[in-house]
Amino acid sequence: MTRTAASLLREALENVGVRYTFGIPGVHNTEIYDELAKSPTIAPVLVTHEGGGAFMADAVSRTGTSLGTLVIVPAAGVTHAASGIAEAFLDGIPMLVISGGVRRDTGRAYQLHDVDQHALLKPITKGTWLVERHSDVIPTIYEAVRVATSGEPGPVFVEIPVNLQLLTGDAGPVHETPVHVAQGARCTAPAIEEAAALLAAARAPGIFVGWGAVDASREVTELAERLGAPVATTLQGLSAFPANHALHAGFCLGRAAVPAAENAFRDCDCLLAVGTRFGEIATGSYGYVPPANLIHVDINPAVFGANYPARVALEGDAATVLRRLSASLPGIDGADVRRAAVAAQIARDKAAYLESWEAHDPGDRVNPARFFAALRTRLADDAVVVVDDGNHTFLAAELMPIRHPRGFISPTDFNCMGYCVPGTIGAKLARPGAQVVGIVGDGALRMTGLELATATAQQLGVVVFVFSDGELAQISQAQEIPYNRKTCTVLGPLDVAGLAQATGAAFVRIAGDADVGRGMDEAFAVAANRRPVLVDVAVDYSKRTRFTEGIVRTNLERFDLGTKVRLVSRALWRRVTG
Ligand SMILES: Cc1ncc(C[n+]2csc(CCOP(=O)(O)OP(=O)(O)O)c2C)c(N)n1
Ligand SMILES: [Mg+2]
Repeated sequence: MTRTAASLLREALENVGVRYTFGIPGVHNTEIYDELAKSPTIAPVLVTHEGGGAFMADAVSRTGTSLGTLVIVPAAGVTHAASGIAEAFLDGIPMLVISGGVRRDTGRAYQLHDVDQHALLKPITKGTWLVERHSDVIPTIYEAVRVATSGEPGPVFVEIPVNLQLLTGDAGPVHETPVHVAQGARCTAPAIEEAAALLAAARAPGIFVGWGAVDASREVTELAERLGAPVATTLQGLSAFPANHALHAGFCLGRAAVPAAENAFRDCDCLLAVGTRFGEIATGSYGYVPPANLIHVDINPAVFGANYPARVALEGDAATVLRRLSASLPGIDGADVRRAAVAAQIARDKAAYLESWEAHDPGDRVNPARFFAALRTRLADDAVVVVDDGNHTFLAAELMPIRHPRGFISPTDFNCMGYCVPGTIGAKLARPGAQVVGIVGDGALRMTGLELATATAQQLGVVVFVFSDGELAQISQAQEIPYNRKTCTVLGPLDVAGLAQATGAAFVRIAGDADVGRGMDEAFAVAANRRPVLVDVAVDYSKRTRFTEGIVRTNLERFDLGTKVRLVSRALWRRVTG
């Protein structure tokens, strides 16, 4: 049978369960868009910028509902999308990127959008494919999806030249639709036994979970309870353990962690780390060093020993490995007593930390702790909170209790500003029945805020809270002490209400603590009618997060004496000279 590559592509995308594609049509992909328009199961979404589209696709994947997919023009679309593709790559998120390609049948040089896309994308994808024959379209998509979703997930790229889309060709044999195979464990029984013995013998065991554990929440909970062990999370894995569980200690480890986590793990003599790479943010700039008895569970063996040596490395899917570990774990004497003591200390530390925030005077602005407390009471447990990158990210990580797996989405290791607004859109498309809120800095809003027009066009009732402090705070705070000046981190004015009006979003202002409840209620009421809402929050940033304080100290200490003297002298000199 002869068919166009565009129709073959549609069939493949439908068969692998793609629900949304994001992108912008151009001369190299209009055949694909015309096919997608006919699809009963796929909705092609027009975005304002492919970078936003890539963040949307990433967020769709992070909800775990379907595979986030881009359909973009070659080269210019690809470079625009690269930020979101790279975010997915470093955060281990599956994504399917499809672009058209220049004609390969005319022999012409200097065609539109003609650059080597594969070279461009090689370092930020798990694989790239150029389709050269019609009969290769379907098997290539199936293979690309298999690569994207197996092992540590990540983005993949497929280029389909426009001539194959336009012209018909031999479709080749019928291919079986791939079924998703559950990923097992590669670790051996003796390794599991060794890990179980270490945990059973530990005086103060602890569990640290990252995004890789996000679908193993039940297994982590069972182990934590049996061990009487506290559970801390990475930033990306904030939702991997419910914050309302008595053993939930909170975000991060070491001095960059919230006090409950820092204290609960202070004497930890055996750490079970699940689905984390011990990356820079997860460790507070490597300020945390795990104990020698480190049991490291991950699906990607490359992470073992990359930063810290593991006594036992267990390769495999988190839930599968943890179930085996649990089966090998003996009953532990004194676990009940330990559980009660750990939980009591966590509860005291959490209350004290919250009190320190509540006691903080925000002037006439909004106290972040008050904001997050009010937000928590208005969100169902399965709501999705999408953040951007900045000071607000760490405020959310420290002050917003997340109760549901995949209920917190953050651009973490690529750490790309501009994620939040499009991420919120992707999450809401994927989870239309859930409350989806974004929290974005006033700097990051400028990068992708126009995607609110996409939310309006799609009738998405998302609420995006802008933490307006007038600065690129996460960086300006780091400039304050060493430089005593803020170079290029103080923002010029932006009319947030004007942005809302321009994009069709409703607008609410929360100018001080007194407005918080009323402002949120108003925003959620409008969002219930399928209209996006932009909420300008006059947040007070004068109290530092534990994370910022912790990483600043860690980085200062790491300098050699000569560098320390030079930096301190410069800071003092500037303080004196102004
Ligand atoms: C694309 C990109 N550019 C620059 C940075 C560096 N950076 C990290 S946080 C930050 C400040 C963000 O400012 P804003 O969005 O206002 O959030 P705030 O820190 O004020 O909450 C900057 C500039 C980045 N992470 N990503
Ligand atoms: Mg800001």
